[in-house]
Amino acid sequence: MGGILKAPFMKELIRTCGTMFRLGWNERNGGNISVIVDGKEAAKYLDTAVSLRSFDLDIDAAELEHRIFAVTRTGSYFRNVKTDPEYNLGLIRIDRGGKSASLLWGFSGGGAPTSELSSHLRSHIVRLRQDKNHRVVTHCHATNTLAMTFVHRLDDRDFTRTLWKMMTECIIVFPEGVGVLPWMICGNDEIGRVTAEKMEKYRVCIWAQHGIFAAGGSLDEALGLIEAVEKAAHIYLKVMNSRILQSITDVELGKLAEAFGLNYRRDFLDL
Ligand code: 2HA
Ligand code: ZN
Repeated sequence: MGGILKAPFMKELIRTCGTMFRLGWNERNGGNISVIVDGKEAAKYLDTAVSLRSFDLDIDAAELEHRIFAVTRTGSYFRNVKTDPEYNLGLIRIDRGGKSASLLWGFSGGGAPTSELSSHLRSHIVRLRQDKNHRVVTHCHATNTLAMTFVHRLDDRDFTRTLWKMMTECIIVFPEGVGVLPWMICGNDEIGRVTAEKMEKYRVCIWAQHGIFAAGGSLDEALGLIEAVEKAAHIYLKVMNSRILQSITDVELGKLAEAFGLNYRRDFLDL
C-alpha cells in the first residue's frame, strides 16, 4: 500500500478542485464533488477494511451499499484542497444497507462530508440507473450560468433552447438538454430529491441563483459539461441586449443533430 495521495483518482480530484477554484466557480466554501472510486483500486492504496468513524445518512442509499466515494468536506475551501487534502477530502464507503457511511480516510480533525451529500447520493443513484459508467457528481457556482437565472425563464425546454443556440457545440455536448430548478433552500434532502428527479433525464441541473449540478463518467466529462453550459451562458449575457442579426435556427439545430447522429430532445425544437 502506497498512501492514498499517490492514487491517480485522488491526484485528479485534487487537481480538479484547483481548476474549479481558478475558474472562479468555487469561491470560499462553495461547491462540492463526489466521485465513485473502484473498491479494488482504493484497496491498492489503503486498508479499506478499517473504518475510522461513521456518519448516519438521511436518505436510503441501499443501491449504493459497498460503493466507495471520494468526497469534499463540508465547509472546505476548494482553494485549500491541494495544500491539505487529508483535511479537505474524505474517502467514505456506504454501509449498513445504505443507512450510514464509514470514513476510510480523510476529514482530519473531525469533519464530515459535504452538506449536499443527499443531493449527491440521490443523483448518483439515478445516474447509475441510466448509465453504468456514471462516476461523478459535482456542484459549483459558475458565474454566468448563475447570472442567467436572473434574466431567463426557468423552464427546462426554454433554457436548453437558449443555450443550444448560443454555441454550435452545445447540442452535441448536452443533446438531452438541461434541467432547471427555481430558487430553493440548499443543503437539505428536499433539494436533493428534486435534483435527482431532474437527473433522471439530464446530466446537468441548474439551481436558480445558486449554481450547477453536473454528472458524468469522469471528472473531465462532468467539468466539460459545466464548461459548455457556462460558456453558452456567458455568450447569452453578452448578446441578450444587442440587436441580433442572425442566430442558429431550430431547423439548423435539427440538421446538426442529424449530422452528428445525436439522440437529442427533438421536442425541444420547433421543427
Ligand atoms: O457550501 O455550495 O450548496 C457548499 C455549497 C452549498
Ligand atoms: Zn452551492
